[in-house]
Amino acid sequence: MEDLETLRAEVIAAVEKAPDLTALDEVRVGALGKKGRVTALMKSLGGMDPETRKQAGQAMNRVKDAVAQAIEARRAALEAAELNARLARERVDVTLPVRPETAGTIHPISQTWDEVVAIFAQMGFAVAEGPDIEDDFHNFTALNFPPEHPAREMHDTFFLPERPDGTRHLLRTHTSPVQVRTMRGEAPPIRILVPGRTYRSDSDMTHTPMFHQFEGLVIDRTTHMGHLKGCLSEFVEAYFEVDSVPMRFRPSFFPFTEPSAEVDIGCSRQGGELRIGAGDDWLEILGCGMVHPNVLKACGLDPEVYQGFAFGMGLERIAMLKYGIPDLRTFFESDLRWLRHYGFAALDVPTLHGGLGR
Ligand code: 2NL
Repeated sequence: MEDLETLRAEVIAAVEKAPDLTALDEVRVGALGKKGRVTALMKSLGGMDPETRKQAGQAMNRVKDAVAQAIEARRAALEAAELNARLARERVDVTLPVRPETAGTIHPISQTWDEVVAIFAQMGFAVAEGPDIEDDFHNFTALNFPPEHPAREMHDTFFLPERPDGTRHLLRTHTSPVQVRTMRGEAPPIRILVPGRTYRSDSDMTHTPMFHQFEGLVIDRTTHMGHLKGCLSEFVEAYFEVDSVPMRFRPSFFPFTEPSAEVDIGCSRQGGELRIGAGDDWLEILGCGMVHPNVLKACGLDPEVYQGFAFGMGLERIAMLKYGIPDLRTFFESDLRWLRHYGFAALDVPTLHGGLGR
């Protein structure tokens, strides 16, 4: 009993002297931990006779509770002191000027991309994407390019180094290989929109080695050119946000479509200002046609059963037309002043009901 009283006095004195929370915890472990002094004493209960054990047990429990209580009280006091010290030390100066604005803007290419996707999604098109590095089959052969076609030349297409098996991969020159992959992998009806980066070995005022394209593809048993015209007219009116836009289809040629057409929309050019939808001038915006039977065959579809239309347009071009951007090359210069001028607020997500542009 004498020992017990000494132990209690010693431990509680140590608790009250503990200068901080770390020291307090050391005292706690030294008394109540697995190898602590109080714990050790409690273990000695096992060797006592029942009557002694009862009395000693009660006394020890009282000591243990008193120690635990003292530790809790000291902990609360130390924590309060620490908080008060921090409150005294730290100050918020509400008169400081605010931090400078660091919000970025959405690049016009991203904005236009989202707008075009929103329009075609509304018409039931699914977005399909594929690899930028392609092989000759998906980029050329399946698309009915003859073996000697100039597009297959080094000076038009970026080729990767030849591989051990003699094949050369390339950077896709259009997004059409994605449509080839879709036709070969999925059964009609197919209705896809294919946005993506494309590459050509070309660089001047109006060409950059990398640019963006959107192609569309619809394949079903009875899809015809009337559907193509309706779909494109719907797109042009939604994209340029005008009620009605005159359109004309000029005969053209692409290896992968037959017949092929280039599409012009009505516009006026007065005082250097371009207005879409009004006037007696024409502006070319995209190319299109009915998918060539050879392309259907190369993609495993029977041209006697299936037919469809396809179209393609340059994203930079339609962005320049809508947003009045005069020089193609500025898209890729990453000039912050240009981005602040032509960029879009990050929360202006294009939707058909909420408005596409700002
Ligand atoms: C243009 C013209 C076009 C296509 C792209 C296409 C794809 C397949 C089959 C048939 Cl898999 N056609 N794409 C068709 C006509 C025109 O693009 O001026 N693009 C910027």
